[in-house]
Amino acid sequence: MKTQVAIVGGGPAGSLLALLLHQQGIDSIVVERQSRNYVLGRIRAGVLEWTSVEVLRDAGLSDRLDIEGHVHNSIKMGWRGESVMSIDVARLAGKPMMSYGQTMIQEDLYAAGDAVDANFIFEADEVQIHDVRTDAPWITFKSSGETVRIDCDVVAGCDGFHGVSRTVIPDSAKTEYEKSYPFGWLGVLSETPPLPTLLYANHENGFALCSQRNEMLSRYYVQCSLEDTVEQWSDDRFWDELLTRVPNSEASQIVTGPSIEKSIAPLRSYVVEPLQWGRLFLAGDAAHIVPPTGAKGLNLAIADVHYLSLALAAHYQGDPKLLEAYSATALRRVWSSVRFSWYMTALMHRFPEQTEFDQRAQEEDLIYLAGSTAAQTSLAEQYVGLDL
Ligand code: FAS
Ligand code: PHB
Repeated sequence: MKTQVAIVGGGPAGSLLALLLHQQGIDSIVVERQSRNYVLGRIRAGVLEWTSVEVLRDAGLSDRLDIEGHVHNSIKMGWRGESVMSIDVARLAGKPMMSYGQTMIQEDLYAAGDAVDANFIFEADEVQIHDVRTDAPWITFKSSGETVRIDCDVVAGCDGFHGVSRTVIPDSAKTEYEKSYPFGWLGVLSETPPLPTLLYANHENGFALCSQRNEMLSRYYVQCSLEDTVEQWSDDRFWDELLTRVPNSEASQIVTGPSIEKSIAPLRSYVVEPLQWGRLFLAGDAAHIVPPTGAKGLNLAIADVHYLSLALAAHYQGDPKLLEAYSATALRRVWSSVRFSWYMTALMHRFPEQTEFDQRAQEEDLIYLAGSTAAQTSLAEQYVGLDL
């Protein structure tokens, strides 16, 4: 097979890139390891920065989002199970954000791909990437036992943190920055009405987060041990812990109910530099990972792909400059979001070796935030995201 851009990975980054390239008249093939339904079955991100909404709108991919997405002008932050502040991010940072689940985005992207007959190949095994240091790279994969080769001009590595594309860059040519956190997030979906506002809670028992997918689908998280299993967290234990960690005034509004999905995710900060190696360009989780505390992972993937699609369009129009600068351009926003996600994680979580002094210092940080417009503005402009 032959195409202009071979895209490895059919998650949000890979499928959005294919659609943005199509709109620029650039041909691509997406090669995804899992089945289409497996990808659609993942429960992940829930909050879109306004720049992400605008990228999807500009690409004509926001029909359902504009109906079912929930615009938020503020977030709440609580501490000690009793105090809570509301931060008016829209007023302080000049733009809101939106609750709209990644699962729905993925459905919208695949539907848009179907509408333009995009070439998405699922259940592609053993993807290998070749000759990226030449102007004629190619990839191979196995499908129904057959080995398939795709010749291309460029390979986009959109295959997530555990993908193959990042391994193509030799260790001698890349720098990896990594921080693992000594806890995880237990996430629960319940068919109950959510709190109207996203709520991040610091508590001596650990962090908690109240979010939503729609007016009858709530998404909640509690910090848990990395040794925990979902089997150790009955619904009763989860709700008891969530209602303990959340400020009383908010906890009294939470409607509990049976969980319909329960999973534990580890937290990690990771960035690889550079994001390009010859004709290979990394985007999304293949290039970086953030703890979800800052709601940045999916938004970074969208920003990377926005930059890469513009750079590839310029390249095919004869201007190589944007593509040569892709890594530096994308990394500017990546590092800003990586730092903010680390800051929010350090502020809101209970670390195993944490002392009472550390707990009190975190609470004092939140008390200062509650009383300072300057501090709230700083947090707000980072939470809603930098302009593209
Ligand atoms: P993805 O990992 O989504 O997609 C990569 C795709 O590549 C996958 O479909 C995979 O099957 C495929 N692939 C992998 N290896 C391959 C290979 N060798 N060949 C072919 N295909 C291959 N972000 C938030 O903002 N908020 C959250 O609450 C949040 N929660 C998360 C929970 C979990 C459990 C995880 C893992 C991530 C979470 N994230 C969250 C981050 C998440 O939303 C990512 O940022 C987002 O999925 C990034 O999209 P992609 O870069 O496309 O990577
Ligand atoms: C979610 O709705 O899944 C969500 C919201 C905000 C976060 C992380 C996850 O910071």
